[in-house]
Amino acid sequence: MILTRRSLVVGMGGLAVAGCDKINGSPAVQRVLGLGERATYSAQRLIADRAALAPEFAASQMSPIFRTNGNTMPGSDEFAAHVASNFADWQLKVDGLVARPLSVSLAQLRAAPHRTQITRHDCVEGWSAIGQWTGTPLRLLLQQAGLSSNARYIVFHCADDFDGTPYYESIDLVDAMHPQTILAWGMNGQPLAVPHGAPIRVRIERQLGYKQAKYVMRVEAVDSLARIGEGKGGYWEDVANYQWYAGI
Ligand SMILES: Nc1nc2c(c(=O)[nH]1)N[C@H]1C(S)=C(S)[C@@H](COP(=O)(O)O)O[C@H]1N2
Ligand SMILES: [Mo]
Repeated sequence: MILTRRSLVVGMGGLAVAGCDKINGSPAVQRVLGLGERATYSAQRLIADRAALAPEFAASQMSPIFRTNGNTMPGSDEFAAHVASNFADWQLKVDGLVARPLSVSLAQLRAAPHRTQITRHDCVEGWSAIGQWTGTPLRLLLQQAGLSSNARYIVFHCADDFDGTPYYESIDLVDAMHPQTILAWGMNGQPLAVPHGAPIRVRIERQLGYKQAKYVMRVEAVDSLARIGEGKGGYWEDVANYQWYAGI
């Protein structure tokens, strides 16, 4: 599958996103959210429109240093080979509940329509940084792949792990289709560096730092999170009970 600017543009606007209320109230979402989270999630819905944009900042407000956190280099030989060849043979997979699974090279992603945004990253460990991100809207890739009507969540499978447990994250379709949700290959005007998640990391600007998966190798559309990892929707959700919905 060749991902061209034209084919992405042609696909734009063709996909209707189910209303937030419908997703929020669906049994699948209610099951994923713990009892405590359920109240927070509903309250959030009352005060915030989830289609609203996260604040964007001026270049003058960018942090002089954007620190790294978590893994800064996946440990596999395969990843080391990708770094050595500058990700020339790397391919992002988009699969699962889609009509047309995609395999997309970094060059194809860079040639596709993209968006640049300066946003604030908030880590639950108590630090924030404002940085500039450039990448392909996830929405465009999902439209090109033809999301199935039974898809409910998008899972990001990463190249790194903690003691053999792979890092992964997931979001619902409201966040997946959000205009600021991008697969970023650029940061602060440079190609995304390995410590920050090269070749691509996701930016979901209305959510906390641990949702911003680095080293994304595969984007999978699923109808349930139950069979992924320990079933709570993400690495930190599984091992440390972090909330799956980390909207801020
Ligand atoms: N694959 C992967 N993604 C990840 C992590 C990680 O360890 N592995 N850490 C998360 C956390 S807790 C934060 S705060 C951010 C840190 O991103 P940065 O290293 O670019 O600052 O990445 C998130 N995404
Ligand atoms: Mo974090």
